[in-house]
Amino acid sequence: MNSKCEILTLADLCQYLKENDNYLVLTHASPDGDTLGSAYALKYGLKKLGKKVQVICPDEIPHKYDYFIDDSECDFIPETVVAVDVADIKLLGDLWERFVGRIDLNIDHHVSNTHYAKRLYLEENAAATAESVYEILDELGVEFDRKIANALYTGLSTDTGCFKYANVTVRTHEIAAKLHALGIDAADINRIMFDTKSKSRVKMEMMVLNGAEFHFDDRCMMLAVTLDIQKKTGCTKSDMEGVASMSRSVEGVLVGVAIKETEKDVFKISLRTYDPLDASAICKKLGGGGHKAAAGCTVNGTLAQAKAAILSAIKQALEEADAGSSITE
Ligand SMILES: [Mn+2]
Repeated sequence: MNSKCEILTLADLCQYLKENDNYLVLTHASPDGDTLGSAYALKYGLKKLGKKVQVICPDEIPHKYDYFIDDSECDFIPETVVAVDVADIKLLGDLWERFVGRIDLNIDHHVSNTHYAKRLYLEENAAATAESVYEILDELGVEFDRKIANALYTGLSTDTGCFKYANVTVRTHEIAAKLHALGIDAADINRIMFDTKSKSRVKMEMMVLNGAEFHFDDRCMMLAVTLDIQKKTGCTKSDMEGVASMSRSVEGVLVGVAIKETEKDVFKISLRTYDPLDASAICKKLGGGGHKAAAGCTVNGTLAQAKAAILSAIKQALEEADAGSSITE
Protein backbone atom coordinates (compact mmCIF):
# COMPACT_ATOMS: atom_id res chain seq x y z
CA MET A 1 0.00 0.00 0.00
CA ASN A 2 1.45 3.35 -1.05
CA SER A 3 0.82 6.09 1.52
CA LYS A 4 1.79 8.68 -1.09
CA CYS A 5 -1.21 7.75 -3.23
CA GLU A 6 -3.56 10.73 -3.38
CA ILE A 7 -7.25 9.79 -3.28
CA LEU A 8 -9.22 11.94 -5.71
CA THR A 9 -12.85 13.05 -5.68
CA LEU A 10 -14.74 13.27 -8.97
CA ALA A 11 -14.13 17.04 -9.02
CA ASP A 12 -10.36 16.61 -8.37
CA LEU A 13 -10.17 13.99 -11.08
CA CYS A 14 -11.92 16.13 -13.69
CA GLN A 15 -9.68 19.07 -12.83
CA TYR A 16 -6.62 16.83 -13.26
CA LEU A 17 -7.85 15.52 -16.62
CA LYS A 18 -8.49 19.07 -17.86
CA GLU A 19 -5.08 20.34 -16.74
CA ASN A 20 -3.01 17.55 -18.29
CA ASP A 21 -2.53 16.24 -21.82
CA ASN A 22 -0.78 13.63 -23.99
CA TYR A 23 -2.37 10.66 -22.25
CA LEU A 24 -1.23 7.08 -22.33
CA VAL A 25 -4.11 4.90 -21.11
CA LEU A 26 -3.21 1.38 -19.94
CA THR A 27 -5.53 -1.61 -19.63
CA HIS A 28 -4.83 -4.75 -17.64
CA ALA A 29 -3.34 -7.88 -19.23
CA SER A 30 -5.77 -10.58 -20.46
CA PRO A 31 -8.09 -7.66 -21.29
CA ASP A 32 -11.83 -7.89 -20.65
CA GLY A 33 -14.73 -5.76 -21.86
CA ASP A 34 -14.54 -3.40 -18.90
CA THR A 35 -10.85 -2.49 -19.04
CA LEU A 36 -11.04 -2.06 -22.84
CA GLY A 37 -14.41 -0.31 -22.91
CA SER A 38 -13.34 2.08 -20.15
CA ALA A 39 -9.94 2.82 -21.72
CA TYR A 40 -11.30 3.49 -25.22
CA ALA A 41 -14.29 5.51 -23.98
CA LEU A 42 -11.90 7.65 -21.93
CA LYS A 43 -9.73 8.07 -25.02
CA TYR A 44 -12.61 9.09 -27.30
CA GLY A 45 -14.02 11.42 -24.62
CA LEU A 46 -10.72 13.17 -23.86
CA LYS A 47 -10.06 13.57 -27.58
CA LYS A 48 -13.31 15.49 -27.84
CA LEU A 49 -11.83 17.90 -25.30
CA GLY A 50 -8.84 18.40 -27.62
CA LYS A 51 -6.47 16.07 -25.76
CA LYS A 52 -4.06 13.61 -27.33
CA VAL A 53 -4.66 10.06 -26.13
CA GLN A 54 -3.50 6.58 -26.97
CA VAL A 55 -4.40 3.24 -25.39
CA ILE A 56 -1.92 0.44 -24.78
CA CYS A 57 -3.02 -3.07 -23.88
CA PRO A 58 -0.31 -5.42 -22.56
CA ASP A 59 -1.76 -8.32 -24.58
CA GLU A 60 -3.26 -8.63 -28.03
CA ILE A 61 -6.88 -7.41 -28.06
CA PRO A 62 -9.31 -10.20 -29.06
CA HIS A 63 -11.09 -9.45 -32.36
CA LYS A 64 -14.52 -9.64 -30.79
CA TYR A 65 -13.96 -6.09 -29.44
CA ASP A 66 -13.19 -4.65 -32.89
CA TYR A 67 -16.51 -2.75 -33.07
CA PHE A 68 -15.32 -0.08 -30.61
CA ILE A 69 -11.53 -0.15 -31.08
CA ASP A 70 -9.96 2.73 -33.01
CA ASP A 71 -6.20 3.17 -32.68
CA SER A 72 -5.75 5.94 -35.22
CA GLU A 73 -4.02 9.28 -34.49
CA CYS A 74 -1.48 8.12 -31.92
CA ASP A 75 1.51 10.16 -33.10
CA PHE A 76 2.73 12.01 -29.99
CA ILE A 77 4.97 11.55 -26.96
CA PRO A 78 2.92 10.47 -23.93
CA GLU A 79 3.25 12.47 -20.71
CA THR A 80 0.42 11.38 -18.45
CA VAL A 81 -0.05 7.69 -17.71
CA VAL A 82 -3.51 6.47 -16.67
CA ALA A 83 -4.36 2.87 -15.73
CA VAL A 84 -8.03 1.89 -15.92
CA ASP A 85 -9.64 -1.12 -14.21
CA VAL A 86 -6.14 -2.18 -13.08
CA ALA A 87 -6.22 -3.10 -9.36
CA ASP A 88 -2.52 -3.89 -9.02
CA ILE A 89 0.56 -2.83 -11.02
CA LYS A 90 1.36 -6.53 -11.67
CA LEU A 91 -1.90 -6.85 -13.62
CA LEU A 92 -0.13 -4.87 -16.35
CA GLY A 93 1.45 -8.24 -17.22
CA ASP A 94 4.60 -7.86 -19.30
CA LEU A 95 4.46 -4.06 -18.95
CA TRP A 96 4.44 -3.82 -15.17
CA GLU A 97 8.17 -3.30 -14.60
CA ARG A 98 8.25 -0.55 -17.22
CA PHE A 99 5.54 1.40 -15.38
CA VAL A 100 6.40 0.83 -11.72
CA GLY A 101 6.16 4.21 -9.94
CA ARG A 102 5.11 5.86 -13.22
CA ILE A 103 1.33 5.60 -13.13
CA ASP A 104 0.04 9.15 -12.67
CA LEU A 105 -3.60 8.19 -12.31
CA ASN A 106 -5.59 5.04 -11.64
CA ILE A 107 -9.34 4.80 -12.23
CA ASP A 108 -10.71 1.59 -10.74
CA HIS A 109 -13.49 -0.22 -8.87
CA HIS A 110 -11.72 -3.18 -7.21
CA VAL A 111 -11.85 -3.39 -3.38
CA SER A 112 -8.43 -5.03 -3.58
CA ASN A 113 -6.81 -1.98 -5.23
CA THR A 114 -3.21 -1.70 -3.99
CA HIS A 115 -2.90 2.11 -4.27
CA TYR A 116 0.15 1.77 -6.53
CA ALA A 117 -0.54 4.95 -8.55
CA LYS A 118 0.29 8.56 -7.68
CA ARG A 119 -3.43 9.40 -7.77
CA LEU A 120 -6.44 7.12 -7.41
CA TYR A 121 -10.11 7.49 -8.24
CA LEU A 122 -11.72 4.38 -6.75
CA GLU A 123 -15.44 3.63 -6.74
CA GLU A 124 -15.75 0.28 -4.98
CA ASN A 125 -19.51 0.23 -5.41
CA ALA A 126 -19.39 0.67 -9.17
CA ALA A 127 -20.29 -2.55 -10.97
CA ALA A 128 -17.77 -1.68 -13.68
CA THR A 129 -15.04 0.90 -14.17
CA ALA A 130 -17.15 1.90 -17.18
CA GLU A 131 -19.72 3.32 -14.73
CA SER A 132 -17.08 5.68 -13.34
CA VAL A 133 -15.86 6.62 -16.82
CA TYR A 134 -19.44 7.47 -17.80
CA GLU A 135 -19.75 9.82 -14.79
CA ILE A 136 -16.32 11.35 -15.47
CA LEU A 137 -17.04 12.12 -19.14
CA ASP A 138 -20.47 13.44 -18.21
CA GLU A 139 -18.93 15.71 -15.56
CA LEU A 140 -16.35 16.91 -18.11
CA GLY A 141 -19.20 17.91 -20.42
CA VAL A 142 -18.23 15.47 -23.17
CA GLU A 143 -20.88 14.98 -25.82
CA PHE A 144 -21.46 11.22 -25.94
CA ASP A 145 -21.57 9.49 -29.31
CA ARG A 146 -22.26 5.93 -30.41
CA LYS A 147 -18.61 4.89 -30.33
CA ILE A 148 -18.22 5.99 -26.70
CA ALA A 149 -21.58 4.44 -25.83
CA ASN A 150 -20.71 1.08 -27.42
CA ALA A 151 -17.43 0.99 -25.48
CA LEU A 152 -19.03 1.89 -22.14
CA TYR A 153 -21.99 -0.45 -22.62
CA THR A 154 -19.55 -3.29 -23.30
CA GLY A 155 -17.82 -2.56 -19.98
CA LEU A 156 -21.09 -2.45 -18.07
CA SER A 157 -22.52 -5.55 -19.68
CA THR A 158 -19.42 -7.75 -19.41
CA ASP A 159 -18.58 -6.91 -15.77
CA THR A 160 -22.18 -7.65 -14.73
CA GLY A 161 -22.60 -10.91 -16.67
CA CYS A 162 -25.15 -9.15 -18.89
CA PHE A 163 -26.76 -7.29 -15.95
CA LYS A 164 -27.25 -10.50 -13.95
CA TYR A 165 -24.72 -10.27 -11.12
CA ALA A 166 -25.17 -8.95 -7.59
CA ASN A 167 -22.98 -5.92 -8.37
CA VAL A 168 -25.74 -4.39 -10.53
CA THR A 169 -27.32 -1.29 -8.99
CA VAL A 170 -29.98 1.20 -9.98
CA ARG A 171 -27.18 3.38 -11.32
CA THR A 172 -25.91 0.55 -13.57
CA HIS A 173 -29.31 0.36 -15.24
CA GLU A 174 -29.67 4.13 -15.41
CA ILE A 175 -26.35 4.49 -17.21
CA ALA A 176 -27.21 1.56 -19.51
CA ALA A 177 -30.50 3.29 -20.35
CA LYS A 178 -28.71 6.52 -21.22
CA LEU A 179 -26.31 4.59 -23.45
CA HIS A 180 -29.26 2.81 -25.11
CA ALA A 181 -30.72 6.19 -25.98
CA LEU A 182 -27.58 6.89 -28.03
CA GLY A 183 -28.47 4.12 -30.46
CA ILE A 184 -26.01 1.43 -29.38
CA ASP A 185 -26.09 -2.12 -30.71
CA ALA A 186 -27.01 -3.71 -27.36
CA ALA A 187 -28.42 -6.98 -28.72
CA ASP A 188 -25.46 -7.50 -31.06
CA ILE A 189 -22.96 -6.60 -28.33
CA ASN A 190 -24.51 -9.06 -25.89
CA ARG A 191 -24.66 -11.82 -28.47
CA ILE A 192 -20.96 -11.35 -29.27
CA MET A 193 -19.99 -11.12 -25.59
CA PHE A 194 -22.19 -13.86 -24.13
CA ASP A 195 -23.76 -16.20 -26.67
CA THR A 196 -21.01 -16.71 -29.22
CA LYS A 197 -18.39 -19.38 -28.58
CA SER A 198 -15.57 -20.68 -30.74
CA LYS A 199 -15.59 -24.38 -31.55
CA SER A 200 -12.40 -24.71 -29.49
CA ARG A 201 -14.23 -23.24 -26.50
CA VAL A 202 -17.07 -25.76 -26.84
CA LYS A 203 -14.59 -28.65 -27.02
CA MET A 204 -12.71 -27.24 -24.02
CA GLU A 205 -15.94 -26.95 -21.99
CA MET A 206 -16.76 -30.59 -22.74
CA MET A 207 -13.38 -31.79 -21.49
CA VAL A 208 -13.36 -29.49 -18.48
CA LEU A 209 -16.88 -30.46 -17.38
CA ASN A 210 -15.95 -34.10 -17.81
CA GLY A 211 -13.32 -33.60 -15.13
CA ALA A 212 -15.46 -31.41 -12.83
CA GLU A 213 -14.91 -32.00 -9.13
CA PHE A 214 -17.37 -31.29 -6.34
CA HIS A 215 -16.27 -30.69 -2.75
CA PHE A 216 -17.70 -29.78 0.65
CA ASP A 217 -21.19 -31.30 0.20
CA ASP A 218 -21.27 -30.11 -3.43
CA ARG A 219 -21.04 -26.49 -2.35
CA CYS A 220 -17.78 -26.07 -4.28
CA MET A 221 -17.38 -26.89 -7.97
CA MET A 222 -13.88 -27.02 -9.39
CA LEU A 223 -12.91 -27.00 -13.05
CA ALA A 224 -9.36 -27.29 -14.37
CA VAL A 225 -8.14 -26.17 -17.79
CA THR A 226 -4.76 -27.85 -18.01
CA LEU A 227 -2.14 -27.19 -20.70
CA ASP A 228 -3.02 -30.62 -22.06
CA ILE A 229 -6.68 -29.62 -22.53
CA GLN A 230 -5.63 -26.31 -24.09
CA LYS A 231 -3.38 -28.16 -26.54
CA LYS A 232 -5.96 -30.79 -27.44
CA THR A 233 -8.76 -28.26 -28.04
CA GLY A 234 -6.69 -25.38 -29.44
CA CYS A 235 -8.43 -22.92 -27.13
CA THR A 236 -6.87 -19.48 -26.76
CA LYS A 237 -6.49 -17.24 -23.70
CA SER A 238 -9.74 -15.44 -24.50
CA ASP A 239 -11.52 -18.79 -25.07
CA MET A 240 -10.75 -19.52 -21.40
CA GLU A 241 -12.48 -16.42 -20.01
CA GLY A 242 -15.45 -17.00 -17.73
CA VAL A 243 -14.85 -20.69 -16.96
CA ALA A 244 -15.41 -19.99 -13.26
CA SER A 245 -18.85 -18.57 -14.09
CA MET A 246 -19.94 -21.95 -15.46
CA SER A 247 -20.58 -22.87 -11.81
CA ARG A 248 -23.44 -20.34 -11.72
CA SER A 249 -25.76 -22.79 -13.40
CA VAL A 250 -25.18 -25.60 -10.90
CA GLU A 251 -27.72 -25.91 -8.12
CA GLY A 252 -26.39 -25.52 -4.56
CA VAL A 253 -22.92 -24.32 -5.55
CA LEU A 254 -21.64 -21.46 -3.36
CA VAL A 255 -18.20 -21.24 -4.85
CA GLY A 256 -17.05 -21.95 -8.40
CA VAL A 257 -13.35 -22.44 -9.03
CA ALA A 258 -11.54 -22.41 -12.36
CA ILE A 259 -7.90 -23.43 -12.40
CA LYS A 260 -6.07 -22.46 -15.57
CA GLU A 261 -2.55 -23.70 -16.19
CA THR A 262 -0.82 -20.70 -17.80
CA GLU A 263 2.61 -22.35 -18.06
CA LYS A 264 4.02 -25.55 -16.63
CA ASP A 265 3.38 -25.59 -12.87
CA VAL A 266 1.81 -22.10 -12.81
CA PHE A 267 -1.93 -21.96 -12.14
CA LYS A 268 -4.16 -18.95 -12.41
CA ILE A 269 -7.17 -19.53 -10.18
CA SER A 270 -10.49 -17.68 -10.64
CA LEU A 271 -13.27 -17.78 -8.06
CA ARG A 272 -16.96 -16.92 -8.26
CA THR A 273 -18.80 -16.90 -4.94
CA TYR A 274 -22.33 -16.39 -3.72
CA ASP A 275 -23.47 -15.01 -0.39
CA PRO A 276 -22.12 -15.22 2.28
CA LEU A 277 -18.72 -16.16 0.81
CA ASP A 278 -16.20 -13.46 -0.09
CA ALA A 279 -14.08 -14.42 -3.12
CA SER A 280 -11.65 -11.54 -2.58
CA ALA A 281 -10.97 -12.59 1.05
CA ILE A 282 -10.39 -16.22 0.02
CA CYS A 283 -7.99 -15.27 -2.80
CA LYS A 284 -6.16 -12.83 -0.55
CA LYS A 285 -5.02 -15.80 1.56
CA LEU A 286 -3.09 -16.95 -1.52
CA GLY A 287 -1.77 -13.51 -2.43
CA GLY A 288 -4.54 -12.51 -4.85
CA GLY A 289 -7.64 -10.34 -4.69
CA GLY A 290 -10.57 -8.91 -6.61
CA HIS A 291 -14.22 -8.35 -5.81
CA LYS A 292 -16.53 -9.94 -3.22
CA ALA A 293 -18.18 -12.17 -5.84
CA ALA A 294 -15.31 -12.58 -8.29
CA ALA A 295 -11.60 -12.77 -7.54
CA GLY A 296 -8.40 -14.54 -8.49
CA CYS A 297 -4.90 -15.58 -7.48
CA THR A 298 -1.90 -17.42 -8.87
CA VAL A 299 -0.41 -20.58 -7.36
CA ASN A 300 2.87 -22.23 -8.36
CA GLY A 301 3.40 -25.98 -8.03
CA THR A 302 1.69 -29.08 -9.33
CA LEU A 303 -2.01 -29.16 -10.21
CA ALA A 304 -2.61 -31.24 -7.08
CA GLN A 305 -0.86 -28.59 -4.95
CA ALA A 306 -2.81 -25.75 -6.55
CA LYS A 307 -6.08 -27.60 -5.90
CA ALA A 308 -5.10 -28.35 -2.29
CA ALA A 309 -4.14 -24.70 -1.64
CA ILE A 310 -7.38 -23.20 -2.90
CA LEU A 311 -9.53 -25.95 -1.34
CA SER A 312 -7.98 -25.31 2.06
CA ALA A 313 -8.73 -21.56 1.80
CA ILE A 314 -12.31 -22.32 0.70
CA LYS A 315 -12.78 -24.88 3.48
CA GLN A 316 -11.82 -22.28 6.06
CA ALA A 317 -14.22 -19.72 4.55
CA LEU A 318 -17.08 -22.25 4.50
CA GLU A 319 -16.41 -23.20 8.14
CA GLU A 320 -16.40 -19.53 9.12
CA ALA A 321 -19.67 -18.98 7.22
CA ASP A 322 -21.25 -22.06 8.86
CA ALA A 323 -20.16 -20.83 12.32
CA GLY A 324 -21.54 -17.35 11.55
CA SER A 325 -24.92 -18.67 10.44
CA SER A 326 -25.31 -20.87 13.54
CA ILE A 327 -24.75 -17.82 15.75
CA THR A 328 -27.43 -15.75 14.04
CA GLU A 329 -29.97 -18.58 13.84
MN1 LIG B 1 -13.88 -4.10 -14.11
